[in-house]
Amino acid sequence: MTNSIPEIEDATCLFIFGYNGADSHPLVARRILKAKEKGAKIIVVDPRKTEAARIADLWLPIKNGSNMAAVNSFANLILTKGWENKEYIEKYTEGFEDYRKMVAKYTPEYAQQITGIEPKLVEQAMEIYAKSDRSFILYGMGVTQYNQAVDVVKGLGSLCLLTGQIAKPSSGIGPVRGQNNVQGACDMGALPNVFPGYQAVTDPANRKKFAEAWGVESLPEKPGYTLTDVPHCAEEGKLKAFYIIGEDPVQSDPDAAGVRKALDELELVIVQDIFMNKTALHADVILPATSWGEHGGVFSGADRRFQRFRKAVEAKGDVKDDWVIICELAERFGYEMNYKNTEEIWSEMISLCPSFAGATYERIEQLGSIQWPCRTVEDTGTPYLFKGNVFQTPSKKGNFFAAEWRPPVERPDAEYPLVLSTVREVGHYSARTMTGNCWGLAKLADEPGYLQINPADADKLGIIDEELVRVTTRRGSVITRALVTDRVGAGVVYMTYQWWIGACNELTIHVVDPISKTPEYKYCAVKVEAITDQKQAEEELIAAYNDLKRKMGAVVS
Ligand SMILES: Nc1nc2c(c(=O)[nH]1)N[C@H]1C(S)=C(S)[C@@H](COP(=O)(O)OP(=O)(O)OC[C@H]3O[C@@H](n4cnc5c(=O)[nH]c(N)nc54)[C@H](O)[C@@H]3O)O[C@H]1N2
Ligand SMILES: Nc1nc2c(c(=O)[nH]1)N[C@H]1C(S)=C(S)[C@@H](COP(=O)(O)OP(=O)(O)OC[C@H]3O[C@@H](n4cnc5c(=O)[nH]c(N)nc54)[C@H](O)[C@@H]3O)O[C@H]1N2
Ligand SMILES: [Mo]
Repeated sequence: MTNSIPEIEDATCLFIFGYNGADSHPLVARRILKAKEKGAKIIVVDPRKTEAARIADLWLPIKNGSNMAAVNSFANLILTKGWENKEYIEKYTEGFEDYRKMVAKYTPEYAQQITGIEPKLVEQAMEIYAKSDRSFILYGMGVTQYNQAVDVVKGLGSLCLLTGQIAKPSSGIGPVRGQNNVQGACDMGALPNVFPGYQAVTDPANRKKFAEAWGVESLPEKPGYTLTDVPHCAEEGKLKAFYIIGEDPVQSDPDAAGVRKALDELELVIVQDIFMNKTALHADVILPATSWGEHGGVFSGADRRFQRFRKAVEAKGDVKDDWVIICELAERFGYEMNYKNTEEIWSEMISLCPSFAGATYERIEQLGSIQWPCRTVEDTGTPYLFKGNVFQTPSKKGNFFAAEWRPPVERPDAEYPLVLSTVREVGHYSARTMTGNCWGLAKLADEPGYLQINPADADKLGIIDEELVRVTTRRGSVITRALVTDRVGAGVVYMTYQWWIGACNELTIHVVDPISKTPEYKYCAVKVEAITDQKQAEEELIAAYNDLKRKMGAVVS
């Protein structure tokens, strides 16, 4: 994020694009409400009438999978109206002429055929966004879970440059990232192409620095594979072993059947987790780890914020902290990795990462939290990026970007006439090992989850609210329960990906963005059918759930 989460409250315009904070981050959603109370205008671009859309000044109900066309049309409208910030463009950016040419075709009228958004709404939204004192874009998985994702992120960033809505407090662009520490995973180099601190593995100077610190002769110069590369790499024999720490790909990766096949093709699968999960059912070795509350460390928040967290209770049973397991494995491989505690690991890490160098344990403790970049021990961190409009490009100028819209890959047809999109719900979390194992939360919502469907589609298919339905794609078929609601438009149905029996990733397609390699979880063709014998279906559901729980070693109730 260019800015901080608390800064949301002081924005004068919040432009919320493909992000549903009310379900995904209730604490961020509270700040959106605070901003509204203080007079901010709220604009929401989402195909569903989310809670943010309900309270918004403007809701732009976009057709699923048309983001790039919409973003181009926003730029087109701003330029036609002359609402761009000419001085900003002149002084601080480059690539404007090519950008102008690229978006020229995307008049709001032309784009409407793709996006379904009325030109009048585009005009009203962009007038607010461009002219407001402090406009802040918040985006989420409605952007990134498409085959055209990175392009749209850059397109949204370009709207900031076009209007000068960046590089100041409460104004910029924020991917409101998923987990408490997904930002931390990236910061620490748990990505295939960088060392900690976003230092490219392809740069010989970086390799030399890390090799020296770690006392090894050399480090690989080629970026590794991404998580979504694993299935085809396994099939092609490029991978033999898979060591999975804190991830449940059978539940959370697209096309679960393909993932299971890949796991079974591998010679060795190691799962290191705090609970049994579906992936662990395919493991040769399970390494049980301690959970939050049982260990301490540092989390990075979505807004680049390092925060310490602490051990609250002694772990029970035969479990170890993740870092201890890694050290012990390294020793058995013949490499001395004998850190005494997490502070030692952290101190080594920041000594190798210029943008984290001043964020010692002691200073994080003193200040409560520190947002990187934090380069020296005098530096108190960076709440918002690009102060003085200096960007991280060779020319120090912001680069404009636009691209032609690329449609989603699997379109509806006669056999699979609807679109399936997959999202989140407030009560359960991702692979659901954590919330599903919590008695209270399971009481509030349990298998098989819901299919959100518009009343018109439900009528046509003879589907009744709360009844079980069958959902089928070219990859699989599951049963779930109908939630008939006009918050979703006709032609598109939604499932949440938390459910083990109503598992939407049995249905999703393995298509990825070429750069980020993130799957197109938000779009595939699907068929939905009513089930006549509800009693039989309910019994099947209970039997399948009990069977799975038994396999995962849980108490069956
Ligand atoms: N309770 C709960 N909270 C969670 C999680 C959880 O599982 N449960 N998961 C966490 C994780 S890992 C993440 S990454 C975050 C994600 O949080 P969000 O980014 O909010 O994720 P989603 O709900 O998947 O998608 C956001 C919105 O994108 C919209 N959308 C779908 N298609 C399009 C489109 O074509 N264009 C536009 N503009 N919008 C579209 C959907 O309707 C949805 O409202 O949530 C985190 N928080
Ligand atoms: N269809 C569909 N699929 C999706 C998405 C979607 O929108 N639609 N969203 C995607 C997104 S954005 C994300 S981030 C992924 C998330 O998917 P995953 O990362 O697979 O799911 P999580 O539930 O976040 O956690 C994974 C595992 O980490 C374990 N764990 C928790 N704490 C610890 C710990 O301290 N140590 C260890 N070793 N393990 C721990 C949990 O028990 C769990 O088994 O799902 C993706 N999958
Ligand atoms: Mo995520």
